[in-house]
Amino acid sequence: MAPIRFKLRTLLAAACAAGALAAAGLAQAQNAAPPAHYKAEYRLSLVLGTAYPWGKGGEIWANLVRERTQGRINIKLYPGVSLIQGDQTREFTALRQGVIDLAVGSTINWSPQVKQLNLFALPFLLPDFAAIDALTQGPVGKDLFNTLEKSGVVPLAWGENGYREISNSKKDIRRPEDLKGMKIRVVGSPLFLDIFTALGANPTQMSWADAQPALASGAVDGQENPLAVFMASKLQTVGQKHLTLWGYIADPLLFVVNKDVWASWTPADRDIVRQAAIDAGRQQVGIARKGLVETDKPLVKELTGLGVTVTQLQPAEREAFAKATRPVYDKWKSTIGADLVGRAEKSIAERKPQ
Ligand code: X2X
Repeated sequence: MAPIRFKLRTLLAAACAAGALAAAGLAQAQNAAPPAHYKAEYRLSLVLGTAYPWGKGGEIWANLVRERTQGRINIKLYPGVSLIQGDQTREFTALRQGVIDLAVGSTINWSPQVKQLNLFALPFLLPDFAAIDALTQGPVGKDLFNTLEKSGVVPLAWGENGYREISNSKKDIRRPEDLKGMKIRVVGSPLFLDIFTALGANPTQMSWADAQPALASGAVDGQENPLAVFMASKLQTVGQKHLTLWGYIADPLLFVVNKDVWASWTPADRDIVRQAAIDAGRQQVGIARKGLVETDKPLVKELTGLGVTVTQLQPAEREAFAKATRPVYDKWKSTIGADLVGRAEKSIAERKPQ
């Protein structure tokens, strides 16, 4: 009898082991399979696609989320703000309303709805990259996240479009007078109209989709965008031969999620999405600054090689532009909130050099 009992016990043990294995397998399957209410696809809005640092940030985020959730959260990119027919200043509203699930969006495009985001477009507030980081990675960044949360979206991380440099088809710009009468395409809030009007230019608001044909046809003379955008859009081929590095404003990006979508995810998945946004944001900022932080600025050299005349302003020349736009700064300081701007100025004054 003994051998049989032994066999029985072995069989029982084997059955238990198989059961445990099956249970583990089931748990794993459950882990991988999304809860029934998850969407098959989440829609991520972007102005610029993966040929640009901006779109690369979205791609990195989507890939990290897909990997780390084993496909439970599947994010698809919609560049060209195609979910809102290319009208980038409507992106924030669409995000709140759920037309868009996630976005990597620019502070400029959301500033018509969230006035505090105009902060980064205060002319000549930000002298260098360390100043941008002092804001986004410090108490001001936290404040802005609170504001965004109150406005109905879930902010997760910062990225960067970049310092916006001015280009045109007419002449080199060294002094505010050089901008006189020039038709400059701008986007965003009325702050941009105020800045260019103060400089004697003729600003006109239009989306990025409309800007490129307008430059090509000569309907406008110039535009302002980060060098990586100039490069990837080949703006030299639409007559933009004069480029001035004046760094008058910078344009951070925000990685955000629609509130209801966020609430629909499990806490573990929310942690994954948040950490993936932080990791993607960090990588994306590195990509956005590539070619500009090295001492010989290879990106500038490359543009010169393409036949673009690049004018680097000396500090005194830059100061002339800052002086001419100071009344705009002061006016918008109170619109944005004197407290917030004061805290930003303090963070910048105390920044650590990089
Ligand atoms: O429209 C622009 O200039 C762009 C692409 O930089 C933004 O979306 C802010």
